[in-house]
Amino acid sequence: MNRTLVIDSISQIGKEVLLKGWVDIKRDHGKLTFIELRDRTGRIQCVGFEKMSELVVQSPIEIIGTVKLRPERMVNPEMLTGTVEIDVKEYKVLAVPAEVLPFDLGKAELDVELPTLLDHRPVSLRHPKVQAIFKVQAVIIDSFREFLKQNGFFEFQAPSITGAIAEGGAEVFEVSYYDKKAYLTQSPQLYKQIVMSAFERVFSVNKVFRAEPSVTTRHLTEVVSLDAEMAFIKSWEDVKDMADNLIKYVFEQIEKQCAHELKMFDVKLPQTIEETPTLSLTEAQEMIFQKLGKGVRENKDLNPESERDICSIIKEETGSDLVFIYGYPTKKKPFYVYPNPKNPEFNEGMDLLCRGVELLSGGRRINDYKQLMEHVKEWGMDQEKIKGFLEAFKYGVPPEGGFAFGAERITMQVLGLKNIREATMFPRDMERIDYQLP
Ligand code: AMO
Repeated sequence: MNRTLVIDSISQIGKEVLLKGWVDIKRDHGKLTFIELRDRTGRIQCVGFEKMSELVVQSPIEIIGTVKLRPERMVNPEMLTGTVEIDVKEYKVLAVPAEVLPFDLGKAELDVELPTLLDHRPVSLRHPKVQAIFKVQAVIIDSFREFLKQNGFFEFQAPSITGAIAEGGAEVFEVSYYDKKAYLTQSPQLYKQIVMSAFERVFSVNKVFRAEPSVTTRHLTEVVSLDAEMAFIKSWEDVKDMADNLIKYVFEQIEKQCAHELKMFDVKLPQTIEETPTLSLTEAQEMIFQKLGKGVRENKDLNPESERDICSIIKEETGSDLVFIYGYPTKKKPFYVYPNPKNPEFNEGMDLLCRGVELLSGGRRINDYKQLMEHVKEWGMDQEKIKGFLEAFKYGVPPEGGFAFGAERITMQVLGLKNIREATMFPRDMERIDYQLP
C-alpha cells in the first residue's frame, strides 16, 4: 500500500489509507484512544482502540485506517483536515522516544520562554506554529527569486569570505585565513555590483554576517540577505519601484499560499497602497516634529523610535504599512552610495520601513569611475582590497542601483513576531550560537 499524505486524506473518504507521521497529541478516552498524527502536510485526528494508549507522544508511526467524515458537530474548523478522521485498523511504531519532552508540544500555543524554545530547537521545530513561521519564510524567499527572474534578473552566488569590508564600520567578524586576515561578508554589495557590471540585472540569496555590538529584538549576527542590483536605471526611483513591486508580489504570494499560517498567527498582511508613500529623511523628520513635537530634525538618521513614529503617522494618513525614506547624509552612508547631484550633502540611498522596522536598504550607486575613486579616497577605503570592484568600474558601468531585504525582518513583520530570533531557525547573536553561550 502506498503512503497517503495527511492533507490528501480529505479526498479519500471511505477508503483505507496508509499514513506515516508523528504522534503529536494523545488523548485516552477509556476504550478509545485519540491521537493527532502530524506529517509534513498537517495534522489529522485518528481514533483507535485502547492499546494505542501505549503510544509515546512524538513517536514516529505508521497507521492503516479508514478515512471517515466527522459528524457535523465534531468538525474542527481550526484544522485543515477538521472534516475527517481516521478509524485506525492497525499501527506500527517506527521508533520510541528515549526521553520525556522538555516541554509540551500538544497545545496550539507553545507555552515556553524564547530562550528555552531556542535551546531546544530540534523539539520546538516540531510545533505547527513554529513550522508555520518557516513555511512563510520559504514563500518569501521563493517569491523574491520568482519576481526577479520574471524581471530578467540572473542569480549568482556571492562569496562568504572576503578581504574587504564593504559597508564600513567595525561590525565584521574576522577570520584567520591561513596566515592572513579575512572577514565574513557583511553584504554581497561589492560582488553584486561587479556581477551587475557584466550581467546587467542580478540577484543573490546569501548569508551575511554582522558583528552587532548589542543584543536587540531586530538584529542577528547571521542574516539571510536578499540582494538585487540593476543597470541602466533612469534614476534611484527605478530601483525604488522595483523594490516596491517586489515586496508587494511577496505579500501577494504569502496571501495566496499561506492563508492557514496567517490565520494561526491571527494577523493581516501589511496594508499596501498603489503608490507607496515616499519621503525624504528631512521631510520625515519634519513630519515627526510637526505631528508629535519630537525634536529629531537634527538627527543624521531615523532612530528606532523615529522609525516607529513615521510609520504610525503614515499609516494614519494613508493607510499604508510601507513607507520609503530616501536622501540620507552622504557622509553617514557607505562610499558607493550616489550623492544627489543637486545637493551632494544628501544621497540617493533609501530604506523601506514596514510597521516600524526597516526591511530594506538600497538606492542608486556611483557608476562613474572618477567619482567613485574620489569617494574611495575620502572614505579611506583600502584600494588594494577592493581592486576587483574598482576594476569593474574602470571599464564602463551604466547608471545603476540595487537593494537588499533581510528575509528574517520580512518574516517578523508579516507575522507580527516580537523578536527576530523567532524568525530564524538557528539564530546567532552576541549571546548565542545554537545554545546560550556560557
Ligand atoms: P543594510 O546594512 O541596511 O544594507 O542591510 C540590508 C537589510 O538587511 C537586513 N539586516 C539585518 N537583519 C537582521 N539583523 C541584522 N543585523 C541586519 N543587518 C541588516 C535589514 C536591512 O534593511 N549593501 C546594503 C544593501 C544595498 O544597498 O543594496 C546593505 O547591506 O532588513
